[in-house]
Amino acid sequence: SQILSGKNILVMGVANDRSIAWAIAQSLASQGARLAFTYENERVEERVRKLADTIPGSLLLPCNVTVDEEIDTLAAALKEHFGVLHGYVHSIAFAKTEELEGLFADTSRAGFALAHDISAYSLTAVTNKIYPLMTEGGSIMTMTYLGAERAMKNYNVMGVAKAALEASVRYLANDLGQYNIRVNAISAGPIRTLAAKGIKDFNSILRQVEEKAPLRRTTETAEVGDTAMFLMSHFSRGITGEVIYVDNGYHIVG
Ligand code: 0WD
Repeated sequence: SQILSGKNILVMGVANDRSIAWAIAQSLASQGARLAFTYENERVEERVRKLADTIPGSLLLPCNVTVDEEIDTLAAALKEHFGVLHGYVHSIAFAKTEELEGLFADTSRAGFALAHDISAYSLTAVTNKIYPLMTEGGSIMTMTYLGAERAMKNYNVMGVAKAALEASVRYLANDLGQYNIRVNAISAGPIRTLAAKGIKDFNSILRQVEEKAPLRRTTETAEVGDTAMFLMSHFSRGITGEVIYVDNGYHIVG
């Protein structure tokens, strides 16, 4: 039997087939979950639709997380199609490339605000509109990185946004625990995706992980997907407000 059968789960952040959210979707679908995907705008709609179409029974809805009305519309569509929602996967981040090199001290006000709006506040903005649909309890998860805790080269404003995201996980977990809704984060090791393209010297970061991580290899998206499956399932029912590392152990030595 499948551990997520009968569960309706929202997955935000599929950009292409290398996206972490896409590997998460594969793991969730393999365990019988019914999925709703979102796309940011028309520019990426067809690419996401092609992927979503490979998972029978899945929904595809628009939502740019910087626009409140689009989040309202998304919540209404989920209520109409699913009725009850059981899970939410948030796998979204953005910063301008010029803020992802050089000094953090050079971060502009606009760049700081944009990175925090899309990468941190969006979790709270969406959660606020969808938790009322989690009438049977639920599991919410987001994606974070070690740069939230350490000052890492070039990660800059994104590290500060991830720190805000991780703190948001704890506050949301405390708020929503009374409804049996859990909120957690996965801190993944570096993975070559579209988002990673924005980060300077990404190759040398990957090399360092291969040398130093206890498991001597870099993180694969499927490893993150399977941990997400656990977080969406009954098996993680005692875990909330937590950051789980899926990094082949790098953070204990790096
Ligand atoms: O090494 C890595 N790749 C790691 C990524 C290590 C640890 C954590 N993460 C995090 C990222 O910070 C992000 O939160 O995982 C999450 C997913 O990132 P990803 O899978 O590496 O990157 P990608 O495939 O680019 O997905 C991020 C997507 C966007 O893609 P693009 O490249 O088109 O910006 O976030 C979505 C979009 O699909 N996104 C938005 N969605 C709705 N509204 C918005 C928005 N305004 N902005 C970005």
